[in-house]
Amino acid sequence: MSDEKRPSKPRPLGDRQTGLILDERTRTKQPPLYKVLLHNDDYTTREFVVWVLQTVFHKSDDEAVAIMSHVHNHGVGVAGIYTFEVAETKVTKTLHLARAQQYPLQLTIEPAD
Ligand code: TYC
Repeated sequence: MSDEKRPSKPRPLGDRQTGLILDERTRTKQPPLYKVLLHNDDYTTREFVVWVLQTVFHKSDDEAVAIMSHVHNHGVGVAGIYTFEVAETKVTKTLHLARAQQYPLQLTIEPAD
C-alpha cells in the first residue's frame, strides 16, 4: 500500500489517556485495578462500617455514610478501587479490625472491568 492513505494502526491501551504516541519500549503500562466490595450483614454496626470507610479507605464523612447506606440497602457496594496489593492490604486491615470486635463483616476483591 502507498504511504499516502495507509490506515492508522489502533493506538495501544497505555496511550489512550493522553493521546500521545509513544514507542512500545517507553510506554508506561497501567497496572490492572480491582474493586474492593463491601457486603451487608445484620450484625456489624453502621457506625463501624462508616469508621472503617473513613480510616482504612480514606473516604470523607459524607462519602462513607453514602457507601455504608448503599451497602445496607442493596447488599453490596464498592468501598474503593485500587491495585491488587493495595486492595488486599485494605481488606486484611478491615477484617482484623472487624474480627477484633466480633463483627462478621465480609469484603471481596474483583477486577474493575
Ligand atoms: N446492615 C447493618 C446494620 O443494619 C449495617 C451494615 C452496613 C453492615 C454495611 C455491613 O457492609 C455493611 N447494622
